[in-house]
Amino acid sequence: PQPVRLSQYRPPDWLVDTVHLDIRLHHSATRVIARLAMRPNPEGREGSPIVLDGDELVLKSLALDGVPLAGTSYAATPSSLTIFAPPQQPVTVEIETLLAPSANTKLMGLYRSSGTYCTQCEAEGFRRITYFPDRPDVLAVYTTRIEAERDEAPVLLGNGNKVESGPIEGTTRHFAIWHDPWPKPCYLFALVGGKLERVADSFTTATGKVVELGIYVEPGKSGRAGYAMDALKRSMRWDEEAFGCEYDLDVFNIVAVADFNMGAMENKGLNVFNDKYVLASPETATDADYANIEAIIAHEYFHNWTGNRITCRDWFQLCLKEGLTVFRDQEFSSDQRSRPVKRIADVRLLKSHQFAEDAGPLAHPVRPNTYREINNFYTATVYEKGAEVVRMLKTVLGAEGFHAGMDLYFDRHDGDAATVEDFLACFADANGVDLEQFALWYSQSGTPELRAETYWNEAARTLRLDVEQRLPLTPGQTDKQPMLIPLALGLVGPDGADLPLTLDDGSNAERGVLLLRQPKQSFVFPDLPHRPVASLNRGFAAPVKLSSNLTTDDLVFLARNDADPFNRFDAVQTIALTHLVTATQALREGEAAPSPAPLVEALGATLGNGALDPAFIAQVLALPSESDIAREIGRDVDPDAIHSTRRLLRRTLGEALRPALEAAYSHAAPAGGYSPDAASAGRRALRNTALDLLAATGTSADIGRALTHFDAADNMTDRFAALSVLAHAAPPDREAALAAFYDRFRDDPLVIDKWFALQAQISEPGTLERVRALTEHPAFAMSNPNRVRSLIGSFASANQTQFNRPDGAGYEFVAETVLTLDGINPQVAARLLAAFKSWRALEAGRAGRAQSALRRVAETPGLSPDVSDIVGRALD
Ligand code: B3K
Ligand code: ZN
Repeated sequence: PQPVRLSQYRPPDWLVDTVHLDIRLHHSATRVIARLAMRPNPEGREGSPIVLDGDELVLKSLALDGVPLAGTSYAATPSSLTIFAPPQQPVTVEIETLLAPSANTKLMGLYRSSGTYCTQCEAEGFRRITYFPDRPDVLAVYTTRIEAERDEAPVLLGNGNKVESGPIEGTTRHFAIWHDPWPKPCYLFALVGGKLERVADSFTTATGKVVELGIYVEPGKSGRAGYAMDALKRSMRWDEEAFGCEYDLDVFNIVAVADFNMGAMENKGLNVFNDKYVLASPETATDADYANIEAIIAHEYFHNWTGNRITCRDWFQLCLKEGLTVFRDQEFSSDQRSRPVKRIADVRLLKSHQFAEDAGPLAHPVRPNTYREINNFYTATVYEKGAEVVRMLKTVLGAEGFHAGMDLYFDRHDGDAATVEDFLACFADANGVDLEQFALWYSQSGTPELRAETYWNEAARTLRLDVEQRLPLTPGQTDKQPMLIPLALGLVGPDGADLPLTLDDGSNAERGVLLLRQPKQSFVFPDLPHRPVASLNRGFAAPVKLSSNLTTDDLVFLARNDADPFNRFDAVQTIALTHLVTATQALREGEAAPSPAPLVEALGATLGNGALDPAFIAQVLALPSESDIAREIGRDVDPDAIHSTRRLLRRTLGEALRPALEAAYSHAAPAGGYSPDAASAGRRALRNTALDLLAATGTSADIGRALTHFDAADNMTDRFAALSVLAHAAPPDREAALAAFYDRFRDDPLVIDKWFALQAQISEPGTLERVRALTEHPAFAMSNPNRVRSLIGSFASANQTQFNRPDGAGYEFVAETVLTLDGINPQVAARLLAAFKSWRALEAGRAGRAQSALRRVAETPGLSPDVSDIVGRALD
C-alpha cells in the first residue's frame, strides 16, 4: 500500500450524522444492515462521489434514499464502495453486508472469543463490519440493534444506553437496542453478545448522577473481577477531582475477553478488555498484575474525555489521546500508590521500550508524519514518550498553568476531532507563552543526549554548569533543531539539604527548572557556602540520555542524600550501569574487571536505611537489565558477555550484601493475609528481590530458601517469584518446580501464560528447543495473542542471549513464527517481528544472521501490510 502522509490530510467530502445498525449475529453468516444519514461536507470537495472503506466485506445489497442502486451507479470491492454522482444533498445510504465472525482470526472487526461475539474497531476495524468513511474525523450518533440466539448470547451489549430489548416472538432469538447520544468516530463502536456473568455496582458522580457499572466475565470468573471494579470506581472519582471530568452516560460496562490483540479498548460506554487486565485473585495474579489492572482500567476510563469526547482528527494525532491518557493514568497510579516508585517503574519501561525504539531503525516521532500501516504505530514512542511530553508541559508551565491549559482544551474542543496543534494552542493561550520550540518534541524523533558538566570555583564560591544538547540522527531526519528541554535540578549541600538555585543574574531557576533552548548553555550559581553536588534531571523530568562529569563519589553521595528519590535511585543505576558496561568490555578484552565496591556501598546504604519504603529499596536493588546494558554499549554488542557480566555481579552482590539481604528477607514479610495494596506489595517486592540476589550466589542454603518460599507461598506473587528464582538459578530443581506449578494451574490459561513466559526466558542453550516443544503444548495456541506473547514474545524480547544466539537459530525461529502467524493475525505477527528492532547494534556475526532472517521474511510473497511495513523499515 501507498504511504499515508500527514501533509496530505483533507477533510472528508461526506459526513455521517446518524448510523442505524441492525446486526443479526450468527457464527458464519452475520447480517449487518447499516443505514447512514449522510450529507456533503461544506468543507469537502464539491460534487464528490460517496467513497466508503471496506475490508474483506461481502456486499449483499445497497440502496440510496430507499431505492436499490443499479449496478452502474456504484462500484463495490471487498475494500471499498463508491457511489457515483450522488445528489449533493442529505441522503440515506442503506448497506447490507455479510460477515463470518468465526472465521475472523485477525481479531479486528466482529469476531468470536471463546464463543462470545465481540468487536475491535480501532484503528480501522469498523470497515470490516460495514462500508463506512472509516476515519476518526467523521463523527456520528449510533443506534445499534443486536439480535442473537437467546441461549448462545443471553447478554447483548452496545455503546451508550440500552433503550429496548426483548424476545423475537416465535423464534429462539432475542434482541437489544442501544443508543449512544454522543457523536463518535466509528473506531469507538462496539458490541458484545455472549454467555457472560455480570458483576454489578454503581457510581454517583460529582453532580449526583447515578451510573450503573457492569463488568462482564466468562461464567465462573466473577469472583476475580472485584479489584477491577474497585479500580474503576476510584478512577471515576479521581478524574472528577484531578481533571474535573465527569462521566456522561447512565451505564458504563466492561467486558473481559480471552482473545484480544492488545490490552484493552475504550469504546464509548463499553470498554472491551483482554481478560488478563480484568481478572485477578491472590492465588492467580501477582502484585504487578494488580497494578496493571488498576492502570489499564483507569487508562481506558480516562479515554472517555481524552479520546472520546475529544478525539483525533486523523491517526497521525494518535498521541493526542494516547500520550495524554497514559500521562493521566500514570498520575492516577502515582496518587493511589507511591509516586516515586511509580515514577521509577515508568522510567524503567520508558527506557527499555521507548529508548530502544528511538535508537534503532523503527524510530519515529511522537507524531509520525507518514505511515503505511497505522496499527504499527501504537508504540512506546506514541504512548510512553507521548506521556513524557505532556509531563514536560506540566514541568515547563507549572501545575497551575498546566491545568489552565487542560481546562481550556476541554472547553474549546469538547466534541471535536482535534490535532496536536489544537492541544498546544490551549496551553500557549492559557499561559500567554509561545510553545513553538516545545512542539519539536512531537516532530523530532530520537532521544536527545544531554551532557552536563559542573565546575566548582573554590576561590569565587561559584558553581558553573555547562550543558550541551545533541540530537542523534534518526530515520528520515538529518536536520535537527535544538529542543526546549526542561532541566529539573537541585544543588545538594554536604548535609544533604538543597542550596538555593539563584543564578548570577539574580534570577531563580523557577520551581527548580532551567529551560534549555540552545545547543550549548552555561549557568553560574554564585555565593554558595560549600561545593554542592548537582542532582540533574530530577524526577527524570525530561526523557533524555544524560551524561555528566559527576564522580562515582558524587553518585554515592547522591544515592545517600538526594532529596529527590528518583535521583537517589538513578545515582545507583548509573554506578551499576557504568560498572556493567566497563566489566563487559573488560571481559571481552580479557582484562581485569573493575571493582564493584562503590556499588556495594551505595546498595548497602540503601538496604540499611530503615526510613526508606521497601518498594523503593527493591527498585534500587534491581540492576539495569541486559538490554539496558546493551543500549548503553550501543554498538558491537555481545549479549553473552553482557549476560555473564551481569550474572557475576549479581553473585558478587549477593555475597557482599548477604547479612542485609537476609535481614530484609526475614523482616519484610507483610503481616496477615494477602492484600494487593502498594505497601504490602512493596514488602513482598523487597523480600523477593532479596531472595533472588541471595540465590544468585548459588549456595544450597539459598536455593533451599527459594524452595521453601515456593512451597509455603499463599499467593501468586511469592509463588511465581520463587519459581523464577528456581528456574534461573537452580537447574536441578527447575523441572520439578515447573511441573508442580503446571499441575496446580493447568486449567487457568492466564497463569499458564506466566509458566510459558518464564521458560522462554531461561538463559540457556536448551531454551530454543524447549520453546519449540512448548508450541506443541495443548495449552498453547497460535490463535490466542496472550499465548503467543507469553511464549514467543518473551523469548524474542526478554531473552537476550537465546534470541540472539550466535548461530542465528533464535532469529530463524522467530522469523518462522512471524510468517506462520502472519496468515492468522498480522497485527500480532508484526508486533513480534519488532523484537528485531535493535539488530543493527549487535556484533557483526549476529547482526548478519539477524539481517538474513529479516531478509527471508521480506522476500516471502503475500506478506500482510503489517509485517511488510515492519520488515521494510527494520532493513532500511
Ligand atoms: N486505544 C486502544 C488501542 C487500540 C490499538 C489498535 N491497534 C487501547 C488504548 O490505548 O487505550
Ligand atoms: Zn489508550
